[in-house]
Amino acid sequence: MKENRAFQRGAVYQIYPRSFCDSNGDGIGDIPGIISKLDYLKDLGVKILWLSPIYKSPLFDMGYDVADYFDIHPDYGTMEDFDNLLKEAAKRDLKIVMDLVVNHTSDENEWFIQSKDPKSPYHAYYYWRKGKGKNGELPPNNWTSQFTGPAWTYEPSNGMWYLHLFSKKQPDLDWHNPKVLEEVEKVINFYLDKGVYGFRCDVINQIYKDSLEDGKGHAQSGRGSEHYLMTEGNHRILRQIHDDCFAHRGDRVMIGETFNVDPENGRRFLENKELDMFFHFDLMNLDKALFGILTKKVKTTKFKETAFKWQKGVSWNANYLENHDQLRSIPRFGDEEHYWKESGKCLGLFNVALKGTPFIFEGQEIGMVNFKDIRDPEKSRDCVAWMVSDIMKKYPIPKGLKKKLISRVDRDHERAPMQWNNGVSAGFSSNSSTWIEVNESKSFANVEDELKDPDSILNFYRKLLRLHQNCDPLCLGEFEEIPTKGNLIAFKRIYEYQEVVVVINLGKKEIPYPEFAKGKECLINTYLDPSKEKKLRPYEALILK
Ligand code: TEU
Ligand code: CA
Repeated sequence: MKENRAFQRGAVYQIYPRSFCDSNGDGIGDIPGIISKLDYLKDLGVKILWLSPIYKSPLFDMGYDVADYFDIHPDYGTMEDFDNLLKEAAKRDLKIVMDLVVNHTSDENEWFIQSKDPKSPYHAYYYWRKGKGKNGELPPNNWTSQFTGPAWTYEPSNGMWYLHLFSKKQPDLDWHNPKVLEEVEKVINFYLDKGVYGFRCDVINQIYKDSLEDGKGHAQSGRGSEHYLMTEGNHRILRQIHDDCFAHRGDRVMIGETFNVDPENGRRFLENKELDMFFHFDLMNLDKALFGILTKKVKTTKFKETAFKWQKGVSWNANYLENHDQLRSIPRFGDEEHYWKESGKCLGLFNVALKGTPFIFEGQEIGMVNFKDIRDPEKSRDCVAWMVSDIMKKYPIPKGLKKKLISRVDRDHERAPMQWNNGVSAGFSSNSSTWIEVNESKSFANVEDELKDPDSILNFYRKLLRLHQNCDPLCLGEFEEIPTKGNLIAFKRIYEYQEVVVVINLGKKEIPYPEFAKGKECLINTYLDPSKEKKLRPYEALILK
């Protein structure tokens, strides 16, 4: 892949602004806090910072419910702070990517408030419909929200129902209305003109609904999706946005978050220049059972097969193992108890060595893990935990088990404050009380201590990211599988006449050192002491030339 785009050489670091760094002691992360850590991020070696939403919002879904796209939530600062962030980031050659949430808005967005009036021009911005049944007392169709329960809510003030694929505080925009595209393009241009590098587009392959016919799927979650996933209209809109907002600008990026996509249909996003890359959920779904409330062990062969399907299937991937919706990766795919450090580095190497742009979620680079204790849904800050807890009230499940199950879907785990040191509130805030409590793992997983330890996960990431951006085969090369068995993962990255070989033992048992890896120069190893080429140690991973 030639071209010359910043995302081809640079890793993306996802900042969850509420949990990254608190500058004023209110226990909530903010923009000046982010600015104070820009040098840390530059030294880490990432090039692009993606900020989860910082717009004005009632924060029901922590900002994925936007009340005003042109304003910053006061918890995070002001528009001036944001402009300052852009300036300070640019000084350090760091680019900023915003989160674009336009499948839905908040129900507290002025557009939605106005839209309740059938005579308002905003009425047609949303899906307002009469109910079924004699008196319109039933929802217009049988769709269910992806956050549990019906996808429609009745509004007494106008006697109509509105559609929401997520919570009832997140009404869906009606993309059949050309005014919606116009409004969203204004938002996009507003931030691009400010100098933002691009957008991560929230649930972007379901914005255009083909019809409002009843759906066939399971009632539990997302019934009706056959009418809105990957529609022609969706492709058309993304292409239009490209032509209107991006075609005349230089290097920019559009990253899609896409549900239920496969390489065959997803490829079209790239070929048609609708998106530059997109997130699939296939690796994230591997250990989930029963809508994510149960977990199962993932076999390395399955893990490898899934990742490789995408490596071969599309020209450019958005590679990630963590984000603000997913439990931390070490406990899921590594071994937190016995090989925390080794498996943290091993997963890092895997993610960065794949073809595509590597994404690192804040805290991943220091090996942050989930809370040990079972979380109380009453104390959770996450609407998913509340909604699942509500649903469970209907089932006769023992209380303790119920709590345990809800705790697994509670996104507070991965949203806990960033651990800068082992002091008060992990150095995240001067306040001992923070919006989500600090994780006890700050004692061993924190920036200050890891910077001092040459063998730490953090110092490994620093080496890894430097290697990545300076090594053409690693950032630009084609992918080629090397067939292996069991816990061994291996592949090549080939660029013109150069190639590197990636060798990974994703398990705790030693593996005989593979023949194809012998006699090569080692560019990086997850262990400090060099390999004797006899065996691969637990979770040992290397890049060879
Ligand atoms: O996520 C979509 C998505 O996949 C999640 O809703 C997922 O199903 C959920 O986290 C349960 O694990 C995006 C955002 O990343 C997420 O934070 C928002 O809540 C959601 O959209 C709605 O905007
Ligand atoms: Ca603050």
